Amino acid sequence: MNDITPDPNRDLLLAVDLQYDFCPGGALEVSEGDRVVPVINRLIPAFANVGTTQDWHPAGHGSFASQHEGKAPFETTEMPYGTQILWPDHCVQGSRGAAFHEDFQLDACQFIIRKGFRKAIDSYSAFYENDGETATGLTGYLNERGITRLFLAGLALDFCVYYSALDARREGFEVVLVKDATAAIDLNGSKEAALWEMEDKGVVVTESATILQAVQGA
Ligand code: VGL
Ligand code: ZN
Repeated sequence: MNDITPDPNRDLLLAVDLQYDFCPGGALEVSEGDRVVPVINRLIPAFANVGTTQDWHPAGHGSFASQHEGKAPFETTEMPYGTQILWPDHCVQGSRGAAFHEDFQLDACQFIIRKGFRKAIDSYSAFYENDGETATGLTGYLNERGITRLFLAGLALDFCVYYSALDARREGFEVVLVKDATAAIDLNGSKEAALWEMEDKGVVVTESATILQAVQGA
């Protein structure tokens, strides 16, 4: 069995934030964000273990520029936990923008981790909120299921995927980034910086076709 072949006993595909607000026309649109949906759908049957995350903010969330007088989206502010990029209002709980893309095979997901639901703390990572210490519970969940390697896909490559990848490494998981199953916001070169940093931290970068070929050849 090839290294990259998903192992039903220990590998899990985590599809990050496949929500309308990160797709073209959405409040925080990622260019070609919807392109990744069919790529991820093709990968899903190769995995015995599949989960997803959902950015899930209350109205008036502290990461929204609209809550900070004189601030515009993509500027920064100082939060008690450090510097925070301010975003357009997005993924408000229950809104259409917070809903999963209708083509995404959500029914195949065994769990949904919601994040960013505390008004005063943003959360990019699927493991920890932006204060670096408030846990989502994902580490314990994966450990109890015997998962040791995560295949990461979804939106956005340079924010939620990136922070999830680094936290996963810190928590002792192996991480495979499925690059063509991601798309980036790319603020001031954040896409290339994220890719560089992930590889530096031991994230294996691959393409969906490589995984599908490995499965067929296995
Ligand atoms: C995300 C910025 C704010 C993401 C979520 O899913 O990458 N980025 N909230
Ligand atoms: Zn958000």
